[in-house]
Amino acid sequence: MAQTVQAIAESINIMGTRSGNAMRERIVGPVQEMAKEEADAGATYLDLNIGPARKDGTELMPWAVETVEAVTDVPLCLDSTNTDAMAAGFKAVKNKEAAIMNSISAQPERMEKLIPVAAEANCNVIALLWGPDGMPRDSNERAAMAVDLMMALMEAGIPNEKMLFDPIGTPITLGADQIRSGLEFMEMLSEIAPGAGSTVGLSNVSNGVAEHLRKHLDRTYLIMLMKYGISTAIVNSYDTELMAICRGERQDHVDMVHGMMDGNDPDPSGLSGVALEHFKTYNALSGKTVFSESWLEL
Ligand code: THG
Repeated sequence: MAQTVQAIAESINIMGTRSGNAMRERIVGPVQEMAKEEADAGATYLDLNIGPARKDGTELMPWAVETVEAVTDVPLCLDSTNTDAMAAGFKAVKNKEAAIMNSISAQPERMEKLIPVAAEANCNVIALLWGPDGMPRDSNERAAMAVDLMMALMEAGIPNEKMLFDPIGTPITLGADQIRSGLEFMEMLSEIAPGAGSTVGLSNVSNGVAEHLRKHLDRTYLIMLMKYGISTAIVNSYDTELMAICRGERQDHVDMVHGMMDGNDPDPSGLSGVALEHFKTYNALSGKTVFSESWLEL
C-alpha cells in the first residue's frame, strides 16, 4: 500500500495576495473561490489563517468559517495566534469534531486558554513545539515540550488520536542541522505519544528562498518526513506534484529518497526530471551539499 499524507491547504491566509485583501475587506468571492480550488485539488482540510488579528479577530474568524463552510464540507483548520479569535471561530464551526485547532503551543498562557476550548469542541489539536523561550534547540527539547503538551491535553480528556504534533520546520537557510533535529523528533514521536498524528508547515523549509525554487524544497522535505510516518502536512495545494506525493502517487520518488536516508544513493547519471530534482534537493536538505540557490544546477 502506498503511503499517503492528509493535506492541510494553506492558501487562505491574511498575508496572501488574493485572500489577504478579501479577508480584510470581508469580500466573500475570492475566499470562496480559493476554498473550492483547494478542495478540488484534494485537500483534506482547509487552513484559515487570520494571523494575529489583534483588532478584529473575534469577528474575522467566524466570518472566515461561515464564508468557507457555505461552499464546501471539507473540514477546517483554524489558524490564529489570537486565542479569543480561536474560541469565537470554533463557536461558528459546523463540524467541530472533524476540525483542527491550529495551534496550541507549549506556552502556559496559550495552553490555559485554548485547551478548554478544544476539549469542549472535541476537535483535533495541533500541538506546536514552541515554548516560553521560543523555538526548541534540538530533538530532546522538542520531546520534553511534546510530553508537557500531551499531559496537559490528556488531563483535559483529549486523546492522543486527536493530537497532531508539529516539530516546526525550519528554513534551510538556517542550516541542515535544524532540519535534522525536527526529523529526529518525528522518529521519536510514536514512543512519546502512541497513536498521535503529526504535521509540518512544509513551506517553512523554503522560507527566504527564491520563489521559483521553493516547491522543490517543499516536495523533497515532505518525502523525508514521510519516512517517519507524518500523517498530515500544511501544503500549497496549487502544487500538483506535491499533491500527487500526498495521494501516494509518487512511490518511486519516495523509495529513492528513503533509500538515500538509509545511505543507499542511486547513480545520478541514471536519473532525470523530477527524480533528479529530488536527488539534488535531498543532498541540499540533508547537508551533504552546502545550501545555495544554485543547488539544482550542481
Ligand atoms: N505550522 C502550523 N501552522 C502554520 C505554520 C506551521 N500556519 C502558518 C504557516 N506555518 C503555514 N501557512 C502558510 C501560508 C502561506 C504561505 C506559507 C505558509 C506562503 N504563501 C505564499 C508566499 O508568501 O509566498 C503565497 C502568498 C500569496 O498568496 O501571495 O508561502 O509551520 N501548525
